[in-house]
Amino acid sequence: MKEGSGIIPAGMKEEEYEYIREVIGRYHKHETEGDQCSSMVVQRINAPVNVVWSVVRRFDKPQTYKHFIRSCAMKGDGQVGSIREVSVVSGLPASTSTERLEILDEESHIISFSVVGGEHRLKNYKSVTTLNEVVADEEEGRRWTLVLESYVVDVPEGNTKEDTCMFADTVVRCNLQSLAHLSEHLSLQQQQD
Ligand code: A8S
Repeated sequence: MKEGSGIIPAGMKEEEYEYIREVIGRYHKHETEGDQCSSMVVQRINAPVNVVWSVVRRFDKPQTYKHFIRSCAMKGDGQVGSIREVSVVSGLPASTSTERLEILDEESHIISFSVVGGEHRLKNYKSVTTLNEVVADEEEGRRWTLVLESYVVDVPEGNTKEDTCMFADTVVRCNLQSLAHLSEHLSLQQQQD
């Protein structure tokens, strides 16, 4: 695949691209049942992976970058199996969501949660987010992060797969754009400190 075509942005080396393809194949391919849909959102962030990870890893504080979330109450110690109760801002076809932490891999920068309850229409939503560092060019050592977030979710009664993915993609894309802004701000701050 020529560089820059498809979802992988230009400026990646062949071996980085191969690595991303391996990550997609390993973490972002979801088996879907007949009444489910699945999708993946890609976001480039001009900040080192450790800065982005410091935000994404906080299962207890999703509202730092997920602005559809009004509040989050955490039960459990923050490790895999922990449950959070999320309340959602008004105006959405949802009010609360109960979510379980499925994966928190501090070395590979992977986090995954599943929706196990709540008042909303995205039943059995499960997402996997992987952070992948790309070194732009050796001498400058400029590092940026490619975030891949995929999910699988039940298609609600009366909805189509396309509409369901359109809605969930929009939420995820907003979340990742907000994550990019926050991470780039934090990265600039750290450079000044
Ligand atoms: C995330 C991703 C999603 C969250 C969705 C898709 C949700 O929190 C909102 C509206 C809903 O209708 C479903 O990473 C639910 O949070 C904003 C309550 C789960």
